[in-house]
Amino acid sequence: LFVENNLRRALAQNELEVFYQPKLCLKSGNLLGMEALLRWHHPERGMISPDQFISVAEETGMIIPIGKWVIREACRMSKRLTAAGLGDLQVAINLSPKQFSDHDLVGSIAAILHEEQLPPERLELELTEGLLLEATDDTRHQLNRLKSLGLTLAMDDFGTGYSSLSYLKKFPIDVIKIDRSFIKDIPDSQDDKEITSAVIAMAHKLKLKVVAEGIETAAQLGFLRRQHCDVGQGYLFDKPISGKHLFENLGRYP
Ligand code: G
Ligand code: G
Ligand code: MN
Ligand code: NA
Repeated sequence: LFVENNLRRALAQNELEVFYQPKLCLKSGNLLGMEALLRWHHPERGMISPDQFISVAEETGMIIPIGKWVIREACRMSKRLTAAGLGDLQVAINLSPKQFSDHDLVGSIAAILHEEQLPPERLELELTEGLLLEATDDTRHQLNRLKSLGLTLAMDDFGTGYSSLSYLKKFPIDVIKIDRSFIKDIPDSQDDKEITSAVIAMAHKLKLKVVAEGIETAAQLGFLRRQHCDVGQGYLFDKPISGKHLFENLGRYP
């Protein structure tokens, strides 16, 4: 209850902030877009990471209003970047399974896109394996509607969960994000190199785009480029940073 009230206050009093982490085309090095990652500036405890409050937000239902706020913020940032001459960058947001229990989820996403005048193609949704594994007909219906609207659907943290591959056929997924646990020991781990190159080849056969997360070294980048991984994200390029900081760093990307 203590944290729930705090989260309510955090949203009302602007203690939440969306950070952004760039995503780059591994072939050209171009900036393609960014992932929105929530931060909480607690007045006494300082910066709190989402790992410490997303689960409470899910249990209390606060994830629903907070999630809508994140989507709106991310859409605004994407538009500001276009206005600054950066082209049609795509912004990705994380959705937890709990947000799909909101029967108004699809309607509210459509409404935000309309109000913010952002084309649906500019918004990507990062989904968890848990969502797809426990999906009801209702969830499947919501995902199909989001896909029909023109949004991109990405499978986040690929390979860490139950790794049932059947959901790649059952749901309209466009993108796989290879979890950073497979990237971190490249190039030393032969196993991780084999797994990563096999996942990339499989994804491409299924006409899915592949994002590698957690790229920290030039050796990892080199390996992923040789495997024709499409998109990269990680500390090598940038950490998740504030919107202001993102604007300052834009000169670093072609
Ligand atoms: O930002 P960080 O790198 O610490 O993120 C930690 C975790 O919190 C990640 O699993 C990420 O997907 C999740 N997360 C970050 N922002 C959001 C958000 O806005 N909504 C949801 N549902 N999860 C988020
Ligand atoms: O679960 P999800 O993929 O949404 O979470 C992204 C998380 O990964 C965030 O907590 C983000 O801060 C973290 N992250 C992003 N890039 C890197 C990286 O290069 N190395 C490490 N260790 N973490 C990263
Ligand atoms: Mn993510
Ligand atoms: Na991830």
